[in-house]
Amino acid sequence: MARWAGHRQKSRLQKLVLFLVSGYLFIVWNREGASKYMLEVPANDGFHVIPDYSNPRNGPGENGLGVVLSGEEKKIGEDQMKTMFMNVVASDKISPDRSIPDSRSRECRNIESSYPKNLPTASVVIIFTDEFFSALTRTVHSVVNRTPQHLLYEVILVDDNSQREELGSKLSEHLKRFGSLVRLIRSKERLGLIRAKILGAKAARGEVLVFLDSHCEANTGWIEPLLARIQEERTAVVCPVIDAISDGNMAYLGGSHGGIGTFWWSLHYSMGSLPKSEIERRKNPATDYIRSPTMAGGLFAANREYFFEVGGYDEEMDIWGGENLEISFRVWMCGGSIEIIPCSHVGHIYRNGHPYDMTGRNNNKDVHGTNSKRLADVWMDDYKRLFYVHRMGLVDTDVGDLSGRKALREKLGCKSFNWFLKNVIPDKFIPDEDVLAYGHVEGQNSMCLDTLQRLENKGPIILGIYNCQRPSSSAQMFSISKENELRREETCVDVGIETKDGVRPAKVVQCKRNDFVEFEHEKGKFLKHKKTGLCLDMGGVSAGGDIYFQKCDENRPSQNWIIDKYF
Ligand code: LR7
Ligand code: MN
Repeated sequence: MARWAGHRQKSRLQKLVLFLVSGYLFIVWNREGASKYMLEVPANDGFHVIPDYSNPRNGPGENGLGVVLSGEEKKIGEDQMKTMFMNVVASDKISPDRSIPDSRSRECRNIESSYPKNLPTASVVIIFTDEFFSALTRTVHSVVNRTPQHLLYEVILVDDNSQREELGSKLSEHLKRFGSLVRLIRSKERLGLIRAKILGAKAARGEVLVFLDSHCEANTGWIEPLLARIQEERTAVVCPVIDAISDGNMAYLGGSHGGIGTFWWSLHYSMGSLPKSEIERRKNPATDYIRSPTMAGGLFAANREYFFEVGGYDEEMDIWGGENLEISFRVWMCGGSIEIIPCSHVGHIYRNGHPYDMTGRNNNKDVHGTNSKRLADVWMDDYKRLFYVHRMGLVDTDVGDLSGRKALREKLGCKSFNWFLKNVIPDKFIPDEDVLAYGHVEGQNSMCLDTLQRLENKGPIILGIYNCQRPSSSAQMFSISKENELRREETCVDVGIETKDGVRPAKVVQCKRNDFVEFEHEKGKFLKHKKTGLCLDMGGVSAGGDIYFQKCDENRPSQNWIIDKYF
């Protein structure tokens, strides 16, 4: 007994040594590659005071209002939009603690006190590279200010080798106000966002990982519904509703829920509407979680252990892009789910460009492409063919060793991509399955129907013809669906309004559900728009020219079309 007591009674020197040793061990244990990274341990316990938002606040940008600039500042701000992709002058005027409107629905506010009292704790991981100081600090403040203390285990900032000066000692100094609650890890080499997130996640000790971009503002009550859903379903990977923050004047604009995340076959993220099955399943449309095929990528929460069990991220992915669809497909295929939680809102500054260098390892200027190829080759089975239609140039590109990720898929016993398509995103159009025909639509003289690189998903475009590009060129691939549409991934061919020359162009518009624009077609013969009875005719049009519909005439070879494959 006495001996024990004696043991416990340590001298000051002993205490100091123990403190230093345990501190050193803590740092080493907490991160791998201690030499590559530097952990800044806050020097004090912090002095940040959470503002009382029930008092009126009147500074610029308060209540989520936009900042009004004038004179020289206005000009500088506008110029910054072109070079920095956001109005930094406006952002800098706003308090890091600014107030924003509660963008939740009334139904969500009504249930805010009904979440379990014993929710798991969260580590919020925010990675950044050359982020603007005011946007970054506002993100951190919003998290600290709007997360109940007992739920916020820590905030982990990962500086992905930023070069901008204000992110150096000025940032370290600023963060001292949070004491040990906010930890800053600085990477001495550029990791790219995928490896930076992994680094942050590995340092985290809370039960739940929450990732945010470095230009966000967490809204009132944002974290409870995320944590509650993960507590209820350990394998749910959950996303808040993302509200828009204006890149121009920093106004906090409300968001809407009601959508899902989807994808393009080119492996870009996109948004879609709820499938019928979800509308039927959800009893409380304002508050129930939404099962979403994919996530945007930046803002989500997952049980920390589950996040690693299900494969974290593919650490061979570089800089930016692809990891969001990879984690989405993987989580679903390996037994988890991706969900949107309508009662959790976080703002995000959408920008038209990236204020940092996007070049990857080995001078790679197409990191999204190479990352996407990794994901296609590991997770999409035969369906990767539809990615390669868009990215023929990548077919033979070496994107590194995939065996680790393939072994992961094997080990977890994940389902097929076909299962994912059928069960998670049944509305996704598969251009070469369950269709009547697919491929190039070839007319005379090796000319093919072509979008002429016009952006069909930004509004209606007119089709043209161009020399057929084989084996495939995404601009020339069309399907005839079972509903007899002449269509592409999301868009359908229709007959446009008559021009002054009395001809009607081939217009491409968003396909309408249950209101199909039908065609009749016979192999090697006409492509006839049923409603008008007109036929697609390339007569008199040369490569790169617009194409028109004409009165059907069997004797005109310019009305004869053949599609690569008939089913
Ligand atoms: O090399 C890098 N290192 C980094 O630390 C590149 C980026 N980053 C940081 C960057 O500072 C930022 O905090 O990574 C974060 C994301 O980069 P952004 O904000 O430039 O990207 P984004 O908002 O255009 O990107 C969306 O898609 C990305 C694909 O890789 C990531 O998944 C982002 O997290 C994701 N953002 C969102 O989902 C927020 C909602 C936007 C939408 C839709
Ligand atoms: Mn972002």
